[in-house]
Amino acid sequence: MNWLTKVKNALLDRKLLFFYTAVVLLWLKSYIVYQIEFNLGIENTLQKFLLLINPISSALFFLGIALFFKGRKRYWAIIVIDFVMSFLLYANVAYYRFFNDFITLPTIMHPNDAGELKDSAFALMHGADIFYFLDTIILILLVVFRSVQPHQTAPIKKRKIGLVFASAIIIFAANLGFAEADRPQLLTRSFDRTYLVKYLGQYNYQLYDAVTSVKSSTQRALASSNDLTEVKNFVDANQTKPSKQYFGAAKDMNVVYISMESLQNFVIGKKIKGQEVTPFLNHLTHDQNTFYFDNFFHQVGQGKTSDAEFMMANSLYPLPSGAVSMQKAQNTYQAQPAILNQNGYTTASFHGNSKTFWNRDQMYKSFGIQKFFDSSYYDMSDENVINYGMKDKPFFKQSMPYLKDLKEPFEAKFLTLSNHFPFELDKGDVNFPSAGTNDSVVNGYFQTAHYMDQALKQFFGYLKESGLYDHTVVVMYGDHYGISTNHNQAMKQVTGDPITPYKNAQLQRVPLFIHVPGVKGNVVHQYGGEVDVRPTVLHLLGLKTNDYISLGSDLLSPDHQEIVPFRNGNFVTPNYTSIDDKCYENPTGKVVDKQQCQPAGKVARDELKFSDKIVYGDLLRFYDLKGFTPVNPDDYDYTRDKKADNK
Ligand code: GP9
Ligand code: MN
Repeated sequence: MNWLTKVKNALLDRKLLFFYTAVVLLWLKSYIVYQIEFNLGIENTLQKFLLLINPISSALFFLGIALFFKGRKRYWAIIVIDFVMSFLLYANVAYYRFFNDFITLPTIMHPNDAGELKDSAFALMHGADIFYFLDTIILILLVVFRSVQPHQTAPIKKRKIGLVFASAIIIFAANLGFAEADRPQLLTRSFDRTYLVKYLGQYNYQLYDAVTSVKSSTQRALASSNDLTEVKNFVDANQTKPSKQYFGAAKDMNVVYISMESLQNFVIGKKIKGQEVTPFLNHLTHDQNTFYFDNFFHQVGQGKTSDAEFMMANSLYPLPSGAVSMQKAQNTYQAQPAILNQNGYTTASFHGNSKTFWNRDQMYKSFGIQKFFDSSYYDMSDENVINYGMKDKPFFKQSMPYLKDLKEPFEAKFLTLSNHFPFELDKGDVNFPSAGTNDSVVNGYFQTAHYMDQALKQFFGYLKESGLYDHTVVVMYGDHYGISTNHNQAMKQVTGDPITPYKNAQLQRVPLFIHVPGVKGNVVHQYGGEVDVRPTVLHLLGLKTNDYISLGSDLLSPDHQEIVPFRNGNFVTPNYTSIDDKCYENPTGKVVDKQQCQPAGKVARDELKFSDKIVYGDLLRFYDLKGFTPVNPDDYDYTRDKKADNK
């Protein structure tokens, strides 16, 4: 007997027939539920295929546990496991109908959410839902009426059980392999719960969620208030006094943040075939009321846009791996929206994508963001949407009525999307020449950046028309790089220089603009990063920051500290750039003695270390900040009230 026949015989054991029936029924049911209940955004044939196969591994694995039972008990164990799995699937169905999201452990452990779930989800259950338990019913009937034959209750050989588990693991590995091919870094970055369900299936998602939640709560449990004292000492010793000139220069004004998707600073002032890529932003660099920072760097990790949002709100660093918004949304924060809210501001975020992306619907609650205008507020018809969501032009246009309705003063954040990898535009939206390299990503980048620039110009127009412009601070920042090192060849053509590691570090500059009505602006050459924006803006608004735990320092202060750590531990200062422990001199890029980088290196390491302590240990829960009421996430609800909108 060759090995294939052995495997075949082992797997085709008649004693396993009932088990296979359960596996197939659960598999089919999961697939039907995916089709009927969830909106998973299937985009290509591979995703269709993965959706079809993704329930198999978990069905084999979990139902397989029953095979360890002997006699008739085995059959009942299969039924019980099948019921538990069906129940879990159905709980997600009920939850999804209301929240358009999947259950996470922290949300069901959370008493308020659990209560809300009970009330709202029960209302959304239908009698026909019994169908979702049909397989369990069939299995029970099979056992009760076709009474299990004695020979079928004999023990199953360990080897055969082993083969069942091995098949489950092999199928899962293949599933994950294909999923990673379609969406690299799916598990490390996790992106969105919808993605995990779409690629790996509901059960594997649930397992992943359980593992990450347990990991996160262990880190939290191990931390104590003593850890906070150490952090506080470090922060207090590194305070930056606000500048006398600008402190309070924008008192009581509205603040609008615009996350300029993937915009790197090399685009500013750049021409392609004689045409400016970003004429509007170029004009702002010398606008009389605008500060333009030309040595400003992104500091994001794997959470990209959401990491940048995290820094803007908290002046803390994101995490060294994974997205902080996925892993630490349940932490206690003293974020800028909450601070401003307690100073009389209304706070909102606008984003033409699903609210679950980057777990924003959870994270924003911890930040104290009151209103979240997600994709459900926009006309998401085909002509308005590309790639991740709303195109920037209709996005700003459709946002205006909501913005105008906000009670002033407000802090509103807009997350643009059009300049997102792979930088595609509908034909009708292209009005910029191709850069002519043989890399479509780089060619597209300038075109989408140009489109975004036009959208920003329009938005400024809307602000003027609405009368908001003269009392609204506008903070615009490139959230992170757009062109990765995979495109070095084309970038060499575009920039004229080979992209060395030194050059690549310099390319991590992103533009920052702060438009302050009535204040004389200029081009600021101070070195800084995203972590520095919060103290800068709070000081402009006339709010002291010395009691807050911030790791950034005011970019407009004469005491501003010019050490910019990147999330991977590299860092830049006006004189040096440190990459992988090598010290380069600016601007020559010559490697110099490591000693030169050491003093700044110590500061950079400490900042990241203390930030990680705060975030992993959830240390702000121990910080009793005078004059600040802790945020209660239960006070926020981003479920769009359909009735209210149709009034
Ligand atoms: C999606 C948007 C893009 O909601 O934030 O995310 P990114 O991939 O840039 O982090
Ligand atoms: Mn982004």
